[in-house]
Amino acid sequence: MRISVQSVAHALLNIGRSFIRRCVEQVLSPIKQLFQQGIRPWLRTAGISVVVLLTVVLYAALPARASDHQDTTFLATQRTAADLTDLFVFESPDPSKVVLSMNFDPLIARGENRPFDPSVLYQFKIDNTGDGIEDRVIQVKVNDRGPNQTVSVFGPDRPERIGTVSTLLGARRQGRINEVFAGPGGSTVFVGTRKDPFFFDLEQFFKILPDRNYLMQPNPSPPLTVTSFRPPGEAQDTLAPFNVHSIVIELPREQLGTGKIGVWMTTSVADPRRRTGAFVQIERLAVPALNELFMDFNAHNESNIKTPTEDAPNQSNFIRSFVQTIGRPQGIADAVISVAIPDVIQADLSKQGGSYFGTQLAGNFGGRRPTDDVIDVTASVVFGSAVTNITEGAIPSLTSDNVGPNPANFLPTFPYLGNPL
Ligand SMILES: [Ca+2]
Ligand SMILES: [Ca+2]
Ligand SMILES: [Ca+2]
Repeated sequence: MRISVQSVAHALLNIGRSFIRRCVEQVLSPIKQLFQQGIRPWLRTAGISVVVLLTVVLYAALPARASDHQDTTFLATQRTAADLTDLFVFESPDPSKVVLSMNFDPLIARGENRPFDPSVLYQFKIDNTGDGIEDRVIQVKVNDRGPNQTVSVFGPDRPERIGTVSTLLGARRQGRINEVFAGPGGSTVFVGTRKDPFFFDLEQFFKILPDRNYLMQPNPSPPLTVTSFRPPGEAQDTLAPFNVHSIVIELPREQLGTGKIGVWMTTSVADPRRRTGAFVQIERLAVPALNELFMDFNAHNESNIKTPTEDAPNQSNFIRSFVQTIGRPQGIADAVISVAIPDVIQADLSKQGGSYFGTQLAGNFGGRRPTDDVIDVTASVVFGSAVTNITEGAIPSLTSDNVGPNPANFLPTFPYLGNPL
């Protein structure tokens, strides 16, 4: 089947509905509680008006859900500090070292001094054997509240427990938030606020997504008037005004293993049902745009509490379904699944010179660098002919958002991510 803008629009419409449904859920939740608590009938009309008003305000106040920013209602409203946004794995200018960067707690406004949350355990998980099970972990946890917060770094070391329940490793090194310090294993560590390194014309993406009137009148199937990204010069980086919280760790390659590795990141919180000091996973992320593009929004919660070993049957189905819906050959899905499932960032510690998906496609270090235009790479595979050389059903107007790396996002030296706004 050749085509088409309409089928692409239909698929994107469904994605957009999920997003908007989430927005509405965010607003409705407290209102529902009011009703459940017995709001008096004469207040109901006013309550509904509040719903409408809040929905409008909320939509306007939600500037970004990109890559993995605000990927579930729970993370966006109750655990923003555990909301992971982007994982980077890249080569240091020192060829003997590698850099890991975890970003979370998005949409920090210019000048906002947002504290770190000591209740969240942040983990880099490293698989050395290709089975999607972590062999080494690096754990990061903030120790206290208030000004002059300190942070502890544990590992890299073999985890005491694998999977979605974690316990803290024994050895640690401590430093201060927003200051560079020496971590364990010969590492250099920074935990603090950075310019959000992600870049994307999300504003235009939302125009490709369903008409925002859907918020006010559910499911009217509004006609889509925009089915392409904006041209160069008009496209805008929607994340340009925002900072994010970052963990950046530079360490000797051998600390992560030898040869190929798979890296993912998780956030966990203490489980009140367990009195053993165990933490339970509440988010997981590695490959950017994978969940957001292909997966139904309502499936994000479930995926966040799974392990990479469960990705093949779960995420692959979403990829195949999406590709079918936009009318493109399943060879596109095969290509995406072959490089992105399980959902880990692959790197080859024995190689120099990296490119995005380069471990799988080019035999180089691979990883993901902060400057990699992951939106364009993904879009050019899904909507174009990159990697597969499949031209059937291609939509050239969707193969790039025409936003490139923002120079403000990057530094040439540690911690490599740009200074906060
Ligand atoms: Ca997230
Ligand atoms: Ca393993
Ligand atoms: Ca781009």
